[in-house]
Amino acid sequence: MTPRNATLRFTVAIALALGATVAGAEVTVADAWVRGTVAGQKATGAFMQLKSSADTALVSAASPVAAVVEIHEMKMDAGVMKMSAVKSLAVPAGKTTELKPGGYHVMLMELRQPLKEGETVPVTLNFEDKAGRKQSVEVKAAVKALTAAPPAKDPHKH
Ligand SMILES: [Cu+2]
Repeated sequence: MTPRNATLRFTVAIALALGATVAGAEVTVADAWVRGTVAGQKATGAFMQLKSSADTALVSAASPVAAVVEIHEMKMDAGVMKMSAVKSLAVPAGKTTELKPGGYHVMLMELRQPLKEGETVPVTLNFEDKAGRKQSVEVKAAVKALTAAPPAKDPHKH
């Protein structure tokens, strides 16, 4: 590596570091909730409404109650509800992007504890726009009873 290359690399590293701290879209999260679990249940869904002042995307999420957290979409496929992980969920500017039962959701897997109604679960949502600007939002999702929405036929078995 020549010295010139080294300088270039250094410049790129600084640009990346700056990019990570520049405020991108302003994302707000409303009505965050998590479906409560029963004994032995290892996975559940988190639901919420996302709104952003500029185009961005939900790219990952994390929670202390779950070892694995993914962004999932649920849809009918030949009459069967199927869930699959998606790399990101677009959050267009000014529109409400809804995560709800039967649609997109944040999947909490390998749960470390049962989630009971009345508790709150911290969930960190990580957003990144097309320019690579990142933003993280932490929400406290309320745990609602398992019956908060009609349960699909064991939708969380992967
Ligand atoms: Cu799921």
